[in-house]
This record gives sequence, C-alpha cells and structure tokens, in this order.
Amino acid sequence: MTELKAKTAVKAPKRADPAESSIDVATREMVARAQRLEVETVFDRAVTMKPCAIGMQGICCKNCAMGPCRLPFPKGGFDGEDTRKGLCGATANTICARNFTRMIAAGAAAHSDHGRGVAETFLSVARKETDDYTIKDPDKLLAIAPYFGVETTVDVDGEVQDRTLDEIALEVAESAFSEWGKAEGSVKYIKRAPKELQEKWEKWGVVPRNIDREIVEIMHRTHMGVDQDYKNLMKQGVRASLADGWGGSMIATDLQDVMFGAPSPLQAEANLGVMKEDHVNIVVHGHEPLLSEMIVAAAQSQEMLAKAKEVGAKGIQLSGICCTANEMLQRHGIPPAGNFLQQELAIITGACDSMIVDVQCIFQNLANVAKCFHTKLITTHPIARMEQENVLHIEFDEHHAMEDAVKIVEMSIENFRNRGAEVMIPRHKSSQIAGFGVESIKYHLGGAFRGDYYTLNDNIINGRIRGLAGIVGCNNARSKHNEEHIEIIKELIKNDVLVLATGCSAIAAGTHGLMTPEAAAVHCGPGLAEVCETVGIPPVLHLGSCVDNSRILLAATEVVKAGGLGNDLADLPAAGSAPEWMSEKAISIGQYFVASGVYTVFGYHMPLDGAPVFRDYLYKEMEKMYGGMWDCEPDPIKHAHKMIAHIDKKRKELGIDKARERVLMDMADRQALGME
Ligand code: XCC
Ligand code: SF4
Repeated sequence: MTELKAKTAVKAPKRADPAESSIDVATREMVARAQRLEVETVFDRAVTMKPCAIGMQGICCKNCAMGPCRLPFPKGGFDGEDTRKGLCGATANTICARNFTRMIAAGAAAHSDHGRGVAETFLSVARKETDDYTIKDPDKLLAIAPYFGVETTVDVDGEVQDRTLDEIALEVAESAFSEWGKAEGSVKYIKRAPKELQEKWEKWGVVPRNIDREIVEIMHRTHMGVDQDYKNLMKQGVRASLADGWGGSMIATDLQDVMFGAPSPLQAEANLGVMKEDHVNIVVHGHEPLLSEMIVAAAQSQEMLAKAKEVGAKGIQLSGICCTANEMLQRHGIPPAGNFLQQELAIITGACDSMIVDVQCIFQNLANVAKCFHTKLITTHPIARMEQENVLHIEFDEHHAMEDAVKIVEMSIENFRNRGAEVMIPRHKSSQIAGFGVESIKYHLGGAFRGDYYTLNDNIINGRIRGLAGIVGCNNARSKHNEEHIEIIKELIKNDVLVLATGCSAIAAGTHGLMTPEAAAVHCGPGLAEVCETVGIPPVLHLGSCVDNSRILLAATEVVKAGGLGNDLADLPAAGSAPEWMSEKAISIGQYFVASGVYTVFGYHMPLDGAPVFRDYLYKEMEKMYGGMWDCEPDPIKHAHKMIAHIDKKRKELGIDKARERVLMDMADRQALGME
C-alpha cells in the first residue's frame, strides 16, 4: 500500500499536448509556456480527469437523499422492456428530462438575472439616481417603447405631440423591470415574434407569464415526486427558455443598446496578441457591460493615461475575454484577447496587470494561475466571489460606477510596477469587422427603397445566399479549442450559407480571420462571395454576446417580415448550431431556438443517451410542435452538412430550390465566359 502510494507520488502528472489543445497557434504557445512554468491549465486537467460516464448519459438523479440513483443505458440495449427505475420509481425519461429542464432553468436564470441587473440600472437612469449611465441611443428607446405599451406621442387638444424622453424612459424602465415578476399577463416581447409562431406557442401552452416564475416552476416541477412526464416537463422547459430568449436576454440586449448605443460595424483585432508588453494590460472577463462600459471610459481618460505614463507604461491596453469582450468589441472596438478556453492563458503571458471579472464562465483556477504571476484578480459582483485569498473583491455598484471603475483602473496601473521579467505575449492576432446588429444588417443588406431586409431576402430567394446559420456558444475543453467552430463555419460559407455568430463562437471566427470582407473571396461559395463583395460585409457577421442571440431571433423575424420566405421562422432556410457548447446557458439558448422553429445542432455530446425515448422527443417530435428540433453531431463536416440539408429542405418547401440552381449555373456560365 505504502509502496503503491510512493509510486503514484513520483509519477509526473499527465500534460496536454499543446499541439492538440487548439487550432490557434497563440493558444498552443501559451499552453506550452504554462507547462514550462509548471502552471496547470484546463487543458492539462482535461487529460487527467475523465468525464463521468453516467452523467454523460444524463440519467443520474440526485434530487433526493434516497439517491443518487443511476440508471445507465446498457451497451447492447434492452432485450425486452426498459424496466430501469430510481428508488421512487422515476424512469430514465423522467430523470433525463428533469436534468435537462434544470439546465434550462440555470441557463435562463443566468441570462435573465443579468438582464434584471441591466433593467435595474436603467431604472436608476430613468429615475435620475445615477449620472454615470445615460441614454445614448434614444432611437432605440423609441423603437422598443411600443412593445412595453408605452406611448411615444401624446394627444394634446387634438394635436399629436412627442412625449419627453424622460417620461418614456421611466415608463419603459418600470414596465421592463416588472417583466421579471408581474402578477398577470405574459412576457411582452413574445408579441415581437411572427404571428404564426405566437399561435403555436399558445396552442402548446408555453407562452411565458413572467421571467422568474418560469424558472422557479422548473425547480418546483423537478423536485422529488412532482412532474413525472417528460413531455410535461419539457413543456415547462420550453416556456422558461422562451422567457429567456424572448424575455430576459432580449430585454438585456435592448436596454444595453439604449444605455450604451446599438452597435454598428467597426474594425478591431482579436487574439492574445492584442496585449502589449509596454502597456498596462487590463483584461475584463465575464458578461455584463454595466461594469466594462465604465472601465472603458475610465481607461480612456487622459488622467489615467498620464498615470500609466508615470509608472513607465506607454499606455493602457484594454482587452476582453468571453462575452464582456464581445460587449466592448461591439460598441467600442476593444479587442477580445480570447474566448472561454483562453482565460488562463491571458494571465500566463505575464503581462496581465489585472483581470477584472463579473459573472459567468469564470474559472476558479484563474486565482491559482494569478498566484504564479503579478496579476491582480479582481471580482466585482456580489454574487460571484472566489475563496482563494489572493483574489481582491471590489464591489461594483451602479450608483458610484465610475468611482469604482477608476479605482480598479488605478490599481491595475499601479500593479504594472510589479511586472516580472517573464513576459511572453504571442504575436498572433487577426483583424476583423465586428459590430453587427438587427439595425446594421438592415442598413447593409436592406433595399434602397423598400428598406427592411429586402435585399437579403432577394439574395436568399435568388439563391446567391443559400440560407442563414446562427453559430453560437462556448468552447469545451473536451474538444480541440476552436476547431469545430472554424471547420463548421468554413464549410457553411463555402456552401453559400451566411453565418451570424455570437459568444465565444464569434470570438473564434474573428480570431481565425473569418470576419473580414476579404475572407469572402477566400472561403465562400460564389454566390455568397458575390453578395459579400457587393455590399462589403464579411461572410460571418458578429452579432454580439450570448444574450445578443436575441438579435438573431429578431433578425430572422425581420427576414420573415420582409416577405417571400414564408410566414414563420420555421419556414426559413436557416439553422442553428453550438459546436463546442459547455454551458447550461447554451441549453437554454438551444431550446428557445428550437421552440422558435429553428433546427439546432449541438456539437460534442448531449446528456441524453441514457434516455433514448426522451432524446427522440427532442430530436424528432418537437419538430411537429414548433417546426424546430434538436440534433447532435460531433463531426464538424457532417454537422455543417446536416444544417445545409435542412436549409435545402426548406428551400424546396418554399419552392426556391430551382432559383439557386439557375443562379449557380449563371455564375458558372459567366465564369466560363471569363466575366468573373
Ligand atoms: Fe461562456 Fe458568454 Fe459559452 Fe462563451 S459562449 S463560454 S456561455 S462566454 Ni456564451
Ligand atoms: Fe432516486 Fe427518485 Fe430520489 Fe431521484 S428522486 S434520487 S430517482 S429516489
């Protein structure tokens, strides 16, 4: 026994192979550097720790203390009846569906609690309790007011007059804030969906009442001994996911736009190479632009620049990780230093003077990595603290937001003095055009006279654009970093599918050079390349952070409204995908895509294999209800082609499959004639 112990003690810990860790050279370099410095990263842990085989199947129940009950699906299947039961009699379907809906609850809660914070801050703005935030985009406020039942004009003695912005803001803020807990009615933004889709939701009884209630009800229904019918459980799962996508997330996006401005296209860079050795490097990581907007303003002030020079730095380089990166990129052109799996690596450069985090997707291991360098790791949100003693907590409050931001920036500047000699920033970075949104797509792809999405629709109908794909979601240490994202996106654009990207997927696309207009000539099929070149857009449009998936829903709704492509999102030649998903938020997103009529394919793996009947319900039956359904395909090329096959099926149903053949033939003919 002691001998055995001694043996394991001397055995060197397994390490990841840097070349296998990522398709990105900067990431590989940093993984190798971490290993040289003996700093452990997620990549190493992924090779030493295997995922639990029972959990992978989605059939472990620990919802009461008579369990955990584990109901693995036997390798060879069942000879006769599936008699698996937990102590209480819960079937594999029930357990799997309970676990799945709880993932939706957690994901919807994360997005929507973020949204609540935004609504709360907007209420402070409207009540004039803070000067740090203002209304930067009054047009957006006027555009959303009607959905909250707020009039933008008033009738004075038979004359229509504009109401003041202050009045409108206050009413919108109060109405928006009440979406989380109102006693009656239903989530208001549901009315923004195409009519046919709303009717489906009514028919299946999944129109969300208020945002919080749907999440709470999942927790109730999945408590031991409550809902024991996977279909009924999923009904609630759908309802909560809609409260996220068409509720909490959509309100978050809109009110962020009102306060910080709706994004418009801009040029920026991406990847770890954006950090600068001779600058103070502040890396902001997490999800909420409430904080990062203030950090951006503080870091760009002359006063802070002067302070940075005092400590010997040439300036302040701000960059982001995960969705905070996307928020700062979309509105200010601040570059992302990386996506989810690159968070530890930004510190491993040795040049990260501070990493500021708020909520979601933050590795606790950041604290351990920060210990090996001079980096100050600062938590800022009351609901997200870390136990390690080297982590600083500076609580951020919207009432003195700028003050907090200045304090954080000053501390980062001061920490530049503590830089060690061991700095190594990878040289790799790419340039990209980001900053797209519903409004800017309208501007770029709208018709000159008819406005709206006419030109986009026209190009879909004539077949130059084969269809649309929403590629979203995380990285996952169980798959090679960025590989699935990039291979799937490349395969789609090669086949003339225009890609709308958000979250860490969008950062991957930017990092690998797919978000430049020039990428069209290199990677796209002839139809899509022609459209991109004509209107000057990249073949992959950056639509923002994960709450901004609501922008994809609204862009698709605009396409339906512009006409010629059916009456519902389910009619569109479109598909969704989360190639390297890991977060419960991705499950909520996937579910609201599916329930909105979108065929949605996840990569890696889904925790459903232990309950094939429930899995088939998601993969097949849901289509009959909502027009969209789940699927899973780890192989990136097959994954892309499943999406393309769905797009082609929809083109056929719309009767526009022939048009595409004609266009491509024309193009080939023209090429043959030397006209291209
Ligand atoms: Fe997190 Fe939003 Fe996933 Fe990236 S994509 S790993 S959730 S940061 Ni949202
Ligand atoms: Fe087991 Fe039922 Fe308790 Fe779940 S709820 S742990 S299946 S007894």
